[in-house]
This record gives sequence, C-alpha cells and structure tokens, in this order.
Amino acid sequence: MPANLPPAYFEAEKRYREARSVSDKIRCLEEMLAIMPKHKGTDKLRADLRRRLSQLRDLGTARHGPGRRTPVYLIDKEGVGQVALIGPPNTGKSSLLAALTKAQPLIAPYPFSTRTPLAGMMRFENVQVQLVDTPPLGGDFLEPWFPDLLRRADAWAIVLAPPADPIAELDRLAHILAGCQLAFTPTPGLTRRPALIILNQADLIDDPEEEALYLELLRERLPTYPVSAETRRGLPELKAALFGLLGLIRVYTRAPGKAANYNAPFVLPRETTVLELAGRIHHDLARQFKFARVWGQKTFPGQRVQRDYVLQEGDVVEIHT
Ligand SMILES: Nc1nc2c(ncn2[C@@H]2O[C@H](COP(=O)(O)OP(=O)(O)O)[C@@H](O)[C@H]2O)c(=O)[nH]1
Ligand SMILES: [Mg+2]
Repeated sequence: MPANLPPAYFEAEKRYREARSVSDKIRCLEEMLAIMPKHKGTDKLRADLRRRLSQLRDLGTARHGPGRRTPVYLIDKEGVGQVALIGPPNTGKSSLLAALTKAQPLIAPYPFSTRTPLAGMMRFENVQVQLVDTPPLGGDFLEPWFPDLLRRADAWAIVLAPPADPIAELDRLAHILAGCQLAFTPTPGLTRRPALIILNQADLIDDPEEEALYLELLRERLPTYPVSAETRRGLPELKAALFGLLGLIRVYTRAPGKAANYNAPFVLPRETTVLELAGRIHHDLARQFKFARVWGQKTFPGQRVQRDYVLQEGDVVEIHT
C-alpha cells in the first residue's frame, strides 16, 4: 500500500469507486487529494489522481459547455441503481415518486401532467435507490428521448391501476416497449431490463376477490405488488422489491477484532467473489490476499474461505493478507 495514507483516504476512495455521476466522482477525487499527505511516497498517486480529475472535469464541460444543451432525460445516476417508474397516464407514477422519495412532482387528476422525467432518491435501509418518474407511455406520441431513458435505467417499475384492465394495459405497454427494441421478459433481439409491476390505487378496489384475481393474472407475467400511494399500504414491501430488482448484495467489511460498520455497506453485483471485493477496496489487498473469514447466512461464524468464495447478501468479511 502507498505509504501513510489515512483511513479517511480509503473511505473517500471507496465513495469515488461507487460514485455514479461525474460530479460525485470529481468531489471524491478532490477530497482524496486534500486528505493525502504530500511527500515523495505519494507523488505518483497524486499525479494520477490529478490526471483523472482533469479528465473528469473535461467531461463535465464538454457536456455542459456553450452551444450544447443537456437533454432533459440525461439524469445523472446516483445511489446504487436507477429504477424508472413507467406506465399509462394517471396510474400514480408521480404520486409514488412523492411517497417514496423527497421529490415533489406535480400530481394531478388529469393525464399527461408529467412532461419530463424527474428523479428522487429512495432510502431503503442503508442504501439509496434512484427512482425516475416519467411521462405516460400509451398515447400516440412517444417523446424521442424516451427509449434512451428506458435503456439507461437499470430496471423498470411498471405502474398500473384500476379501473383500466391491468392485463390489457400491460400488453399495450409490452407492445410499445417492443417498438423501442425493449422488453421486460427475455425476448430474442430485444434488450431486457428487470421489471416488476406496481398495482397502485389498490385502495380503490372494493372487492378483495377482484384484487386477488388481478394479482393472480399479473403475477403470471411479473412479480406484482399491490400498493396505495394514498394510504401508503404496501410501500415497505415495495421498497425492498425495488432494491431487489437491481440484483445487488450488501456486504460489510471488518478489521480483525473490530465491529463491522452496518451503515456503510459495499454494494456489489450478485456472484461477486471475496477476491473481487478485496480488489475493489485496494488492488494491493487483492494481490496480498491470503484468506478471509466470513460471518453470514451460508457460513458458520468466522468461517475461513478462499478467494473464490461467492459473497452473499449480508455477509461480514474480514480479509487477511
Ligand atoms: N385513491 C388513490 N388515488 C391515487 C393514488 N395514487 C395516485 N392517485 C391519484 O391519481 C391521480 C393521478 O396521479 P399521478 O401521480 O399524477 O399519476 P401519473 O399520471 O401516473 O403520474 C391523482 O389525482 C392522484 O391523487 C392511490 O394510491 N390511491
Ligand atoms: Mg405523472
């Protein structure tokens, strides 16, 4: 490891690696440079960080420079992943964004009240997921940037609501998506994103049997969550499911003899190995990796594992070099 780097540096570096937007990455790099002690041992690293910083700043100005407009749909990704709320008009997409995040979209009882995408951050336990509210899909007109927004999202939450027949609405939506070369089920030639269905305005379904029937039919297609943005019924389960769509796990590292910090998970794709985790913390840690101890669901407490151990949601990991 480079000489004398304080723990705060590694924390900033971790945030840098996880940052999803140019502005966040710039902020973290500036922090790393500020924290780093200045001496011969850090010369190379400092030069390297400066170079990265200037590259990122160039990126920033190229996109926002004179004569260029940032397209409205280009939402900077933040948090551990981005889920687009999509669906027909008036189903409550904007209401759900307002209920799940601190964003304040226009909510209106008339269709097409949402004209441009709006993002908000949803807190789920110890992570933040970005939700993007979008204009309705289903009219004759499709904004030219919409397919790109859908493609850029990590996952989709399809918002449906009574009294329209939700199955028919889902079929219409699948048709519109296919027109954009997109699909929510594996389809040859189409790009797929993981998706779930939100059956919103469930408070307006009086007959429990009607709701049960809707759910049964919709669940043949995709996981479906009955909720109400109005009464907040079902929102905790929905939050967990939205995070689940992203295919991520949270693991925690601890130094030998110390407690893990459960507020600062490493958020990793499923199937990540313990060696890959070490590499994300620091390349030297991966190089010098000998074994790890894991406290988790699939191990007995403190079990010794080798480099190819596949991490599980909730694992606490102690890396030994
Ligand atoms: N009863 C009830 N009304 C809702 C619910 N969610 C949204 N609404 C109403 O449905 C209308 C459309 O909501 P909005 O969020 O603008 O829908 P969007 O067009 O999909 O963004 C508004 O009048 C909301 O107050 C819900 O869960 N229950
Ligand atoms: Mg709306």
